[in-house]
Amino acid sequence: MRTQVVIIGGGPSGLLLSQLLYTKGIDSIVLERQTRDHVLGRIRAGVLEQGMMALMAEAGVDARMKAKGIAHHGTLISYDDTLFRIDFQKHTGTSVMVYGQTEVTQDLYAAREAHGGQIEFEVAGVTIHDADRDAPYVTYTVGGQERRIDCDFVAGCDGFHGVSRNSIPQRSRREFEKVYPFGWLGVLSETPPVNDEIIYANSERGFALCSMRNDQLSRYYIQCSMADKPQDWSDDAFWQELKRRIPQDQAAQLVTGPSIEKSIAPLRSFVTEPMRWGRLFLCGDAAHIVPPTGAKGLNTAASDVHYLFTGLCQHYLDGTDEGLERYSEKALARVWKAERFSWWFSSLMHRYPDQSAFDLRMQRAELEFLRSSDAAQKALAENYVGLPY
Ligand code: RFL
Ligand code: PHB
Repeated sequence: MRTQVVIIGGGPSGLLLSQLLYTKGIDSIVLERQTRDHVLGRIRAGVLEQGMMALMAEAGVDARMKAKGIAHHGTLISYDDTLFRIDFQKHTGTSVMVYGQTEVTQDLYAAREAHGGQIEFEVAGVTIHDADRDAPYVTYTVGGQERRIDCDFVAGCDGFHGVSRNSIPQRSRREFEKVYPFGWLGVLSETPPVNDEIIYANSERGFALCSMRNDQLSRYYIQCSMADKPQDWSDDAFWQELKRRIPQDQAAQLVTGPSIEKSIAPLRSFVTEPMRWGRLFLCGDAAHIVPPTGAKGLNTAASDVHYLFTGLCQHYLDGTDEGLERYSEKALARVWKAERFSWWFSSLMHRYPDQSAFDLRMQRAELEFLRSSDAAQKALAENYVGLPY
């Protein structure tokens, strides 16, 4: 088999890239390790920046997002019983959209399938060959059969645990990592959200987040120990703990119900440099991870897709390789800013096991500064709605 671009990973990065390339007549084949149902069943991100929305529109998959997504013009931050609002509209003139990654992925799959896109599910043993030469190829097995695809380029969109990053020799890359000493326990429930806007809560019992998918579907998270297991937390224990971590007036109006999903996610900051090795380009979680405070993961994956798509269009349609040559530099410049914001916002909102009394006073002072300073609020708003591409 032969195609122009082999895309490893059928998550949002891989699918979005494949669909965008299709709109320009550039062929790709997507290789996905999991089943279609598994990929479409994952509950992850919830907040889209303007840049991601624009890419969905460019890919021609924004109809449902426009109809069902909810524009958020601000967000709420609390510490103990103090609640204040950051007004995105006032500070940046723009907003974000609450629309689940699960929906984004569904829209992308629907579009790829409607246009005859080639996606191979349940592939195993994906191996990238000769990415540092002129004629790369990818081998894998599916249904017990060995396959080979020759291509011009390989896009490594296979997430943090994929094979693409590790296909780059260790001497040619450098990794930067911070692992946080806690996780997020997330619950999805068919209940109306506690507030119209997302609440990020710092409390002495740890961080909590009140988010939503629509007016009948809520998504809540609490900071937990990485030693915890989701089954250790009954629904009742979860709701009790959440109520203790958000302002009393919010807790009083919280509608609880059975969880329809419960999982624990680790928190990590990670970047690999460079994001390109010869004809292999890393995109999204394959190259970098942010802690979810600030909702930057999917959105940063989207900015990578934008730079790579632009570079591939220039290569195939304009005959210039400048965009591909500068892909890693451009993507990383934006990645590091998202890393900084996510690290800063995580540090501000969580309790750390080794925090001293002084550290806690610093956190409190910074929250009070954020509550009272227009300049600090503007800086948060600018990062939250997404820095320009
Ligand atoms: P994905 O989604 O991990 O997709 C990678 C795909 O590659 C497949 N794969 C392979 N396929 C073939 N061969 C192999 N060897 C393979 N190895 C892996 C996998 O099966 C998978 O289908 O990476 P991608 O596409 O880069 O997308 C990244 C986003 O999924 C991620 O950044 C976000 O979900 C992060 N995130 C959030 N991001 C936001 O922008 N806003 C949010 O509100 C937000 N909330 C979150 C989040 C992530 C969370 N978790 C679970 C870590 C909330 C949580 C709790
Ligand atoms: C979510 O709705 O899942 C969500 C929202 C905001 C975040 C992280 C996750 O910062």
